[in-house]
Amino acid sequence: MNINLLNGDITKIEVDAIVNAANTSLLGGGGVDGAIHKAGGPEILEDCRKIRSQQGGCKVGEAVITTAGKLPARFVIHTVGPVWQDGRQGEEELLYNAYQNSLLLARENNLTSVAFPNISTGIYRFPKVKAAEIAIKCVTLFLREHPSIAVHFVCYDTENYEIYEELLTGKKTPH
Ligand code: AR6
Repeated sequence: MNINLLNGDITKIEVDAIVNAANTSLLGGGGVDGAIHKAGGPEILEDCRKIRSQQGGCKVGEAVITTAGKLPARFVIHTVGPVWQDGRQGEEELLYNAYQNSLLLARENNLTSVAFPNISTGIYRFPKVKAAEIAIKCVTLFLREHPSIAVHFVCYDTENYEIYEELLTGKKTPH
């Protein structure tokens, strides 16, 4: 299976598309969203504004695609993960949808390499182990159907990296 684990900054990764953990406004923010807009320059925000004027932003669990501006990647797929509340507000399904809709958009655009950050596990406070299990499950099932796509999980913090390492190499099957 074409899954790779990396530790580092997603803005530096040369792939067809990097995924942004955006918010519903698509107008930027902190965390990885801030880093992507800062490194990629204003063209990304221009595209986001166009999408906003057409469809009014991006709903939680959905995804949109823009230029990557000055980044080494070709495109940015912006998805919106859920804010973790108490786990009873559909958070798990919404996070799954965010990964799946990003992959579907990559596929629709004939992209073959996609890098994901750990969506929702920063400012949105989604529990990291649960988020990693959902991400790995979604990607594993998707790649079974679409083996030509390579997925990179790019972990910025050591805690996430270690969680992914254990889940991916510890051969724990996603449930
Ligand atoms: N490369 C890769 N991962 C990163 C980077 C980077 N340069 N910077 C941070 N991370 P967060 P969320 C990791 O907070 O929880 C924004 O304001 C970080 O360590 O960026 O989905 C948006 O506009 C964490 O593991 O996103 C939204 O309002 C992961 O990225 C809100 O934050 C996600 O953390 C979204 O919150």
